[in-house]
Amino acid sequence: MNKHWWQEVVVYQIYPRSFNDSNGDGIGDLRGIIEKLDYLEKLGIGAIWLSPVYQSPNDDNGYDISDYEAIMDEFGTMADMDELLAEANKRQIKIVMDLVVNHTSDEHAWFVEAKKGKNNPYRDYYVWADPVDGQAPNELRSAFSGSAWEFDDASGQYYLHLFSKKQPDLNWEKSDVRQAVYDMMNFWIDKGIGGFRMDVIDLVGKVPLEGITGNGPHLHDYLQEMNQATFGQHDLLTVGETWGATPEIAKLYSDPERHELSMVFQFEHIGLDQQPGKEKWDLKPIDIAELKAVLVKWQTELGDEGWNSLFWNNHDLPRMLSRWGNDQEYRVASAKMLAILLHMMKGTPYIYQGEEIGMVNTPITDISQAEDIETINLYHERLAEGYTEADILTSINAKGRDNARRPIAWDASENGGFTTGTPWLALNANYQEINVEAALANPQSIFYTYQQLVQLRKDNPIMIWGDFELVSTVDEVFSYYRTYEGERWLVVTNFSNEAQPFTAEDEISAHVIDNGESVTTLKDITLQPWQAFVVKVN
Ligand code: TEU
Ligand code: CA
Repeated sequence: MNKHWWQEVVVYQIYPRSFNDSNGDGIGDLRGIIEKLDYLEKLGIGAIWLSPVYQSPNDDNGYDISDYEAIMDEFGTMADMDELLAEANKRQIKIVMDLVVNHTSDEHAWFVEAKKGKNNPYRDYYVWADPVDGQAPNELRSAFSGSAWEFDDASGQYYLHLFSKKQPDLNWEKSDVRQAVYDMMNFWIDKGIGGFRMDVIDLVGKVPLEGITGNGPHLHDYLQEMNQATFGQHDLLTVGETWGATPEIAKLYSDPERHELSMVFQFEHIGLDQQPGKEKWDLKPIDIAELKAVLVKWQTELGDEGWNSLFWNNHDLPRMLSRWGNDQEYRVASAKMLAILLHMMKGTPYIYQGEEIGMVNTPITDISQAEDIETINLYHERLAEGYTEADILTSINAKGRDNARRPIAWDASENGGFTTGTPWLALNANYQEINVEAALANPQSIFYTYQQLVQLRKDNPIMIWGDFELVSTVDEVFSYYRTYEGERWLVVTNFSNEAQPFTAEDEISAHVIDNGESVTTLKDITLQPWQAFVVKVN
């Protein structure tokens, strides 16, 4: 298996709206990112996954694109984008763009044309279907509540939208659609980008009238065609967002012999704190033994037929420090433990903006404080279904996407220095304690643990290429070896609020990293709550 740059770097995800506002309109923007490239260079990351910055009416905050080759006015200009690419490349930081091609905005020129009538040449760029008994064609539901079919009065047909009504699904069975997507991708590749994160790419093979959404029959034909027509000629990072992936399915996407993608985001671990067969809003406590089993499966079952991405957070997920860590009395220790546990595994690690300074969830007390369409639709749907408002807000505070989208605080000044205006979404009230300036000023901060992990990966091939081997422990202790060319590291973490026992026969030959005290022996020790350390054992 030949080696690629995207196996060796740590990727940092930026949600531009909430990263840094350079012009005082309360909305993060491209020039705001340029202003912070030195900070990201200090962190040591090798690539930025940039959430969508294309022209959009922002029904889903940029994941509803009305022009793939123009920059959203609020984020700046194409000249700003070109400058960001140039300035990032000067710092050996690649820019990975977000490719959102399962659907467009309903304000995209293609859909404006398609809605003009059944005979319009763009009509079957989208998925239309006649009513069945005067109703929607089938029971498919939108991820944002309600039916996945929207009735179009003018033509008497429904169109498909697996997300919001303003995000009509593209018809990937039409080769003109695929070619138009590839042409757009090559426009961005010619600009020197580092790759693509592919939004819900497992859905583009859908067969909606048969109720098939993810992993449809032609999905991999399309991806192999896309590879050949665009990035396959370049060494780019391509990561598919594939909610339904198992290791077997992941191999179909990322086995180098298949010439599809570099890797996928799998979400099996992310679904472990929801009641089986229900929605993410139907909560259940995380079981660390279950989490360990899932992560170990992904570490051991891809083999050489694929490559893992490693993440706890993104712009759709609640802050992991609040979700499965302890954001109260053990905020710093548990944040560092989560970082050490993840970054010592095999795969490409992703840091989501604010994770490196230990940002936590931001509870709301009233739905008026929410911004995200998924949350607002859920609130109204469940209210209508008879759920109590208190229960709905409990679910929203645990799983709502706004938790990840609260603006970054750069210092303790008003609005955390994120903006001189009014932030589009209020910051967490703790920004005077949790901000970048405070993190950089404190040698014991979470930031420096992330910086050290990123540097360790650059200096130690074992972190990238080493074999993974689980250590048998009590449920709440997650420990494993990494072994490479005779070198062997032992990772030990206590994923709990309680002291836990641990023992190993190995002798410590060197200390690599820890989140507090360094151990002097591995024999019959007691791990403090959230304690984490890595030692060389030969
Ligand atoms: O997310 C896909 C997706 O399914 C998520 O919306 C998920 O179902 C939900 O957030 C529960 O966690 C991608 C993007 O990451 C997301 O921001 C977009 O809203 C969505 O696709 C549509 O483009
Ligand atoms: Ca701005």
